[in-house]
Amino acid sequence: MLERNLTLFRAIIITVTTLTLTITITGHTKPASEEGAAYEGSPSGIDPADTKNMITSEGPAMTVTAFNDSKKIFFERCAGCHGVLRKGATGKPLTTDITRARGSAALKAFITYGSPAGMPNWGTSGALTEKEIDNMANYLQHEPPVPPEWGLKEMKDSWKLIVPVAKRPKKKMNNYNIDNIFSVTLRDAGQIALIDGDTKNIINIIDTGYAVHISRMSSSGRYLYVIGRDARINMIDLWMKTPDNVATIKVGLEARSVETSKYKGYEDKYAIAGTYWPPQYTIMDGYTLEPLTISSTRGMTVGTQEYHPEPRVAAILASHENPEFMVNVKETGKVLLVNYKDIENMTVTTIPTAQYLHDGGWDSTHRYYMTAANKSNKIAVIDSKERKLEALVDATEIPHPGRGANFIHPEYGPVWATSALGNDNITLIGTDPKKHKKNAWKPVEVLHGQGGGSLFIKTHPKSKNLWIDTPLNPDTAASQSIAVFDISNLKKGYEVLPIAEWAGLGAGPKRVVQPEYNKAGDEVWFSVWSGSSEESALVVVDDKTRKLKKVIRDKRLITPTGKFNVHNTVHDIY
Ligand code: DHE
Repeated sequence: MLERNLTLFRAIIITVTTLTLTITITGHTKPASEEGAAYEGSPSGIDPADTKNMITSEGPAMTVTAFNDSKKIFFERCAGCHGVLRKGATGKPLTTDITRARGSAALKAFITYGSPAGMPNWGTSGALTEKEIDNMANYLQHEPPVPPEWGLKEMKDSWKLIVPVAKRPKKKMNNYNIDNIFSVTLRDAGQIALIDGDTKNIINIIDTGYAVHISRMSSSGRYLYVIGRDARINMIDLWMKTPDNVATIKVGLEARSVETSKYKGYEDKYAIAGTYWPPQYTIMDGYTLEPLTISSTRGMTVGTQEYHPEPRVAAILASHENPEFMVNVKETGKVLLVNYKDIENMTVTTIPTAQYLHDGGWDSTHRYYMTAANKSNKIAVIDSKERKLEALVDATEIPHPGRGANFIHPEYGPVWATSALGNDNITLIGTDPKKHKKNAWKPVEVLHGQGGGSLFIKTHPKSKNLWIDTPLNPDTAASQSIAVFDISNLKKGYEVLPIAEWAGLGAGPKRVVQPEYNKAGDEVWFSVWSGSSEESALVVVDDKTRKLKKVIRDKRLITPTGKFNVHNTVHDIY
């Protein structure tokens, strides 16, 4: 079983990290194209040209050209797993004490053939040439090039207040039902599409950062914040006649998360963004994005308590119990509760959990933060009221919940669910320590879905359906469809809906990704994610009948991935 899971996970990693190779999985030859989804190994937002070269006399001789070529490949293909400073994350550490001890021959073999732990076979797949592998083996024996820091000066230089607060509308200037607008990530276009959830018409396409990642809403539902992989934040005012940017800032070189203050009395007041590089988080004025305070996450790891120079900030959620942000620090395995009551004298509660913290969401009461420590196969449960670790719950393999899904299990009471990258498990964890004490913080049931390669799971308080995507599954039958369980009869197993087929598109990977509900909870939206030169679409399904309701096709919808409904995002409904 373990071997099967490893094989599957390796297949996923290879599929998503390699641009033009052909791989063989359990006897079927599958082409992994340039348009294949990129996951951990997708190109870093950092421009390698901005980094300082560290060619040292202790490493093997190499020319500056060869060094620069390898550096470019490293940032495009290796940094996502091994870390910018090569201290290791999903991939093994590659610091010079290790690489020099291994030597050129061993490194070359490793890069050429890959490893059972998930390292792609860059050589035998044809993704890298022998020369490139030779150079990479040498490059790794020199000190890692360090990207520049990004402090208050750089942030202020990049900050643009496009429409000052005084010049913004005093009331809503459009007739949109703002609560039901969807912000749709157009990943490779570096844009978002604002779509009217009632009419399904595109309201506006707005330029944002490079390979834009997620959107979050201000507590009032007026402002939308979008973050790109390049750490650019765009702030959009939904009250404008045609909603558009009112402020933008670059908070670092590489990022994934943005959030806003939601605690009573602080609604809309602050925004926060976490960065992968530099490893830090920044609190900004919620109305203007003016940077106010920057904090580093460099420090000691959980468990072995070793110094890590590059602990990336993953998910951030706004607490409803205290004026705090829950900040996931990936490599150190710590959740920081950053209190914004007095940001001049800021207090931070540090909760060690497990490595490597990635994504997560609230339980249905919004008191417990459920977050995936994916390398440890655990879900950490943080009590945001008492500010403590409540439990570490087992969830194999490589849990990846997005924000997860909350529902009432017919037998076990309230549960929160996660799917996984490495196997078909859908782990249901009891979340009610009051009325269902014996089930709380236990994996009460494990359902089995279509397979591994799942990223997101979703339901809605008004729905009886539990939707699980599998966009990174190497089998197109799974990656192009969705599995749906009936919550009132989970034993019945899942139904498969052919979402990509319903979209009626031409060629392309057409990965079906991230279910998202409308405000009423009676429709669920899916992205059919193809390559940037191919047509993609959004598919809207009637939640009650599970029948196709609408296909949204438009040539401007390039590589749609995440979708964020205003009402559900403001109120953390999932
Ligand atoms: Fe994501 C959420 C990081 C790859 C689509 N992604 C997140 C979050 C993090 C993260 C930390 C949580 C943010 C939060 O809640 O504050 N994602 C990363 C990566 O580091 C990774 C693995 C590789 C990379 O280089 O980016 C990665 N992510 C992807 C993809 O390949 C996806 C499928 C397509 C894309 O746009 O790049 C993707 N990530 C998403 C989406 C969410 C997300 C849609 C929000 C889901 C939600 O419902 O909240």
